[in-house]
Amino acid sequence: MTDLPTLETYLATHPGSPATAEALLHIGRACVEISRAVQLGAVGDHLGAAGATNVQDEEQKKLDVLADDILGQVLERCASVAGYASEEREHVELTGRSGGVLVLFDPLDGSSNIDVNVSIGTIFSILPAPDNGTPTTESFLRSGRHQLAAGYAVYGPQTVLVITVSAEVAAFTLDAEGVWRLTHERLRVPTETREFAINMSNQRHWAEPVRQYIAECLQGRDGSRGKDFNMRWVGSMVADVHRILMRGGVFLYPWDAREPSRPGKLRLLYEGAPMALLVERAGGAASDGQRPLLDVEPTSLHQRVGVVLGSAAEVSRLAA
Ligand code: P6P
Repeated sequence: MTDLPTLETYLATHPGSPATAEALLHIGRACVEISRAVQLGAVGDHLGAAGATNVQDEEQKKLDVLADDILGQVLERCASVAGYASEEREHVELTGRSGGVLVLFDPLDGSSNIDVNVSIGTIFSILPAPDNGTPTTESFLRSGRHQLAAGYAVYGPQTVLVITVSAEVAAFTLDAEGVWRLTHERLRVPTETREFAINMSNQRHWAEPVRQYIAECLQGRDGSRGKDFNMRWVGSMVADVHRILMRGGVFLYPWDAREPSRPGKLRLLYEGAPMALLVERAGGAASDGQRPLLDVEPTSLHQRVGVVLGSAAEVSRLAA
């Protein structure tokens, strides 16, 4: 199977600015390096706490810090990258260059799964850098519709890179030589599904429409849905979204009453928006619960957002 196209040949033949392509190649290389550290785990002394907390006031794992360092170093060396933002860093980082692109990322999503060998991943979003002058933090505060590209790497039984730079969503599987091989040219999310993903332990805190929607799923064929549903919840957004891109489903991390002033748990700029672009481009839908997630206007770098995404019929049912 070594005759499969590579990420380089795919990017060379698909529309997207040269700066976007170069940034994606660098991100791809960083994800290979992160994947190697993830696979070594305890053998590489990569597990456990880093002994610090991040800007989200979350305990950092060693791999969170390592993945963030790898991406930072790689992007500093990419001529097309004018700046980047990370879930692990309070402020944006400017490379001193202008033009090109801005990269936003969650270096390692699903940290609670690192030490127990469950799939985790890297999520990234690419925005245009301002044409004139160096970027400011405001340059990063763009709604998801402005993204030039988006994607993730999922570190699971296979290491798979999923990206969208044009109308399609493509997947690349890492081969034994560390080369990204095109294995899925055009991922599509089925409109209908029988599978939902939500953390049921928060049920008593949900808004009424979410409670009603999940109750109907649980009533199965005896209720208004007329069909039985299955449930999955990995605890790593990348793994749940990947399953939805591969076979359909709906993923929900909605607002809940635990912290009423918080719109949701997930981050808009480097979790919600990139995943929403991928799912919409694959024929699915993504909402913050009320409106398309890609239309949500950011006001701060690490702001949170409610997320409902996946099979279009389910997302519109819940939004209604
Ligand atoms: P909970 C991981 O920490 C994450 O940000 C997403 O990857 C995941 O979907 C969600 O949080 C899991 O949250 O509350 O179920 O642990």
